[in-house]
Amino acid sequence: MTDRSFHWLGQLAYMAVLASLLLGLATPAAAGPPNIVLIMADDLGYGELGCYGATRCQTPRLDQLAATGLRLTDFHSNGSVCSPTRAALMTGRYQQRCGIDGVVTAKKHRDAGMPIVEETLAELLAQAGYATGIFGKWHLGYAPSFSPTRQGFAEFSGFVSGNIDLFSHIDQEGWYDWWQQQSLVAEPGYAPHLLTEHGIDFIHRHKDQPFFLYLPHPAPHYPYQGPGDAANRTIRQGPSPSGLAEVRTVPALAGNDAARAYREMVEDLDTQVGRIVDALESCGLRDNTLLMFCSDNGGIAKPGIGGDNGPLRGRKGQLYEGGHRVPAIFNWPGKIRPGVSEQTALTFDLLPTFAELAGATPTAEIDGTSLTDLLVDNRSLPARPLAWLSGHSMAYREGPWKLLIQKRSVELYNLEDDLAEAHDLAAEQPERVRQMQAAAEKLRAQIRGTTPMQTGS
Ligand SMILES: [Ca+2]
Repeated sequence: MTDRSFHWLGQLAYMAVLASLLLGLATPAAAGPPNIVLIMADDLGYGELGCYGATRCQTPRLDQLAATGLRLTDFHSNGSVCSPTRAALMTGRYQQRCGIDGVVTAKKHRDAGMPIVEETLAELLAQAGYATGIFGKWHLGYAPSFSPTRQGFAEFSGFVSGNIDLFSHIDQEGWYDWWQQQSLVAEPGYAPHLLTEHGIDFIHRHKDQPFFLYLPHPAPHYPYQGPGDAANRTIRQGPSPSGLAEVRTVPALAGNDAARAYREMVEDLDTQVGRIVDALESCGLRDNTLLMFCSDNGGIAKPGIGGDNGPLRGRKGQLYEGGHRVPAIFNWPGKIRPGVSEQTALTFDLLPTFAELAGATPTAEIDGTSLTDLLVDNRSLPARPLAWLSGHSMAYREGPWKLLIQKRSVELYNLEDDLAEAHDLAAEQPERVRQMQAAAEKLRAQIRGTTPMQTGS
């Protein structure tokens, strides 16, 4: 090596060090853990968004998030109804482990909820230094003793039942259901808009620290009420807060009016998502925020109303794909490359994913798997058996193969060839059925009955 080439290499090394130092200095804000915004729709089906092939509703903001983020085509809610999915989201575990196998109903479960001892996603992120807020539907217990503010959320505005009148904020049993922290409050307005405004306020107040903003929207679950409609429920029992003003009530919408309201609810949801994106942008937080959008279960598939599940069989409440395969979009500019993934993921994967990004470590044994390698490096997830339990029924997945065990039948589908679950292969492949059923029952026995749902207040 000549003196001259040695000198040249030395210069290059010096410049490389200088460049890396300058780059490091140029990106101080991006060095911290990301903000996490999770927006979950209620009963939004697989076929409701433009980016999933829908044409009935216009969803430009969500379509834009999908076009600039990662859209999953094989993402599933853990439950085929509301409360079970929300329990799996909060715990990172199969919801049956904490006793939430079905809906925590406004009629029969007013003194029950997800056990307070559960280690939740919000608790983990709070411990990692995140500001935590939930603005929307909780549905994991009615009494203040089951409030999200007792499960790691520092801030809560919204409702605890499965659905409310979007104008009068009353649940389907006639109880007033609009809270701030652990108190009933009067806050007039169209619920989806109020929740967005709370979310935007939260973003502004916490823009200088990492935050977890959870926005579980009431749309497009019934009652079907667009932004320009009116209330149809009045208080029939329970307490009401001081300062509650009378609201205009009309009969519940039906037929074409309900279909029109349903469409407006989906399109308004899209608008509300856009307002949150705009707030992040105006605060300069977009590049250091992971935004995730999904649904808590499949659509209702109600002819003439809505709840379209696209090419899928079945609907909310069932273990055919239409009950639990849902839209899912991850968006994080500069970190997640735009694309579409066919990897299989579930709601309970969000806890380990968000915890890893926040630098938090769950102490409880969880069932979910972190999706960070998939999101950031587009790497495949490890092969794993997956289960959906509901009462006596069970769906069990091994790769493309799905076994559906119900009270009087066992069905086998290959979802890669037959997404619509139109061709039951159980009679043709008895050996595969036998092997999968044995594995499924073994997994079901492991999941069942770890902790019962907590009762009392
Ligand atoms: Ca739901």
